[in-house]
Amino acid sequence: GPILVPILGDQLTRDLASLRGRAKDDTVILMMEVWDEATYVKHHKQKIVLIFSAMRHFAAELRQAGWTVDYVQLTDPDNAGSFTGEVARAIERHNPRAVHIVEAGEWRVQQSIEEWPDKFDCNVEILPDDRFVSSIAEFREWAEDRDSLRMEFFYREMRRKTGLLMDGDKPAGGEWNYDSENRKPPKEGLAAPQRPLFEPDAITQECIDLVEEKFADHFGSLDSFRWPVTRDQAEKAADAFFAERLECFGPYQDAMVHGQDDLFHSMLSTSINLGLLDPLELCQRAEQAYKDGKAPLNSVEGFIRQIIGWREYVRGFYWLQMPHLRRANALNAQRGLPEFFWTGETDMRCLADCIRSTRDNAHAHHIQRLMVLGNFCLIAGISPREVQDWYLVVYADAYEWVELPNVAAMVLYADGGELASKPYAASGNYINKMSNYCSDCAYSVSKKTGEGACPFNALYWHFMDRHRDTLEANHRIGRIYSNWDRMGEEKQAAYLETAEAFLEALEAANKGWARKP
Ligand code: FAD
Ligand code: DLZ
Ligand code: SF4
Repeated sequence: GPILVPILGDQLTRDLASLRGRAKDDTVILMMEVWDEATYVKHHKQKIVLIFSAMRHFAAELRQAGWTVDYVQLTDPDNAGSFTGEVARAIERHNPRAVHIVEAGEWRVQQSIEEWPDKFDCNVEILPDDRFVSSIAEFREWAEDRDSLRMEFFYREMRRKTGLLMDGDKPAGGEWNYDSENRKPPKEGLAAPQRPLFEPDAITQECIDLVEEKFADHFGSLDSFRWPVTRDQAEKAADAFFAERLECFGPYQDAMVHGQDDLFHSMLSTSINLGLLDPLELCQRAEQAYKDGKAPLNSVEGFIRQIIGWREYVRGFYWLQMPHLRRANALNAQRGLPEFFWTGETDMRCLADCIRSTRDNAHAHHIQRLMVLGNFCLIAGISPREVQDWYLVVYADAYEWVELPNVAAMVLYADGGELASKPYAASGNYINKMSNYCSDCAYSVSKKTGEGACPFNALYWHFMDRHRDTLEANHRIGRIYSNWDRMGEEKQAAYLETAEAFLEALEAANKGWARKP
């Protein structure tokens, strides 16, 4: 028989390791829409539409290019509901001499793939996913040599390895990292050019109808589904980013403006993670823009760092830390996720705007995920498992390998500081500085305690106070406690009481409400 090549939903790459060099007449490609994957968490409706539509478009492209594709739809009457079940059925249909599959992005899926050699009668070959700059083995080797893992040092290795923004063995411009130039607050009226929007075609419309029927109770709106679902569309999105937004990407990377959901971000994560765009190629295009004088170094370096730095780093970290990362809870946070994370109904204007964007677009940009939504969960002490599930559900670009390190380690400090050197806790002051949220908020950001005070202010000190034992020894934090001690007992008590009152109200509002997904 032929070689059977299963391609998973986030492996939509023409040059995938399992296809490279294969003869078309000796290969059957298998693609599977399965119930298990669609429901292991109750994904945002747009996320399911995106993945199914991109899979269907990819299958059509492969067929056009002369490949044989066996495509199993979710509603096929015999659908077994799982990858393993569907591969078993495909083996019966095609009687292959071997199965070739690229390793899965997620631990959960990889576990089941690793059982295939014992389960199936034919040879099973599991190939490394080489769509990353660093292999999992390479990251492990890098990590083994040091006591503390820091993204910055890994990133420098990746710069050397790829040669991106290098002048010989020196970083272009003399510095490795230009983050200090990338913290501009939004000026009045800051607005970015509209990114290209892709109206649903017939295939996407079928997926929308399917999701409205089968996943009606999942979170999110489908009205504004405009994601790229093909490589062509993803490239148009990338072209527009490089032409119109890369220049300002750096300076406004951390800025937030009410109602402006994209600003100067690339909005390319969904396409990169699906495999429609090659991350290294994007970095090379950014570097070219710098060489051509079309974008400043701080913007280009910032963009490249997000991809060959953070994206690669969290993936290596994930495989190093699984499976225990999913259960990590170093700060012992136990509170339930507030219901307003699903409804958006809160008077905190920053949170309401980020949740609205999340519901409408299955997207929020980085600083919203980190410093508004994430920061709130951190300082309010929300249980990591609940926060992790929320992030995995709501973002169209969310796969556990990239979501979990960001949420558990970067945001919640649940790993006890393996990834981040300190918790990213902040008071309302930070949000006020970097956004225009506070001016029209029901709360007052300048009010520290009592009625009407911005909840972030009191929660921040409540967090610092309750974790003093753990955090004080950290030299990047220790200083903060001298400020706290200097405040005096009365002021401290006012902060703690304000925070307690807020947390009690939050828990009362959550009572009687069954957890959604
Ligand atoms: P840009 O701002 O244009 O950045 C360019 C690219 O860099 C992104 O497309 C992405 O591929 C990469 N990147 C940037 N930051 C990170 C990061 N911290 N980790 C990994 N890659 C990064 N990204 C995901 O792809 N999936 C997730 O599930 C996800 N969950 C997150 C959860 C939290 C709590 C936080 C703080 C960040 C998370 N991120 C996640 C990272 C980042 O927020 C998104 O990649 C980014 O917002 C996507 O929008 P963009 O393409 O416009 O990014
Ligand atoms: C997220 C997802 C969903 C919703 N559905 C499918 C599916 O039906 N078929 C599929 O191949 N992949 C799906 N995915 C993406 C998988 O979960 C993804 O391939 C894993 O994260 C890989 O480890
Ligand atoms: Fe958010 Fe506080 Fe600003 Fe309101 S005042 S928008 S709650 S940071």
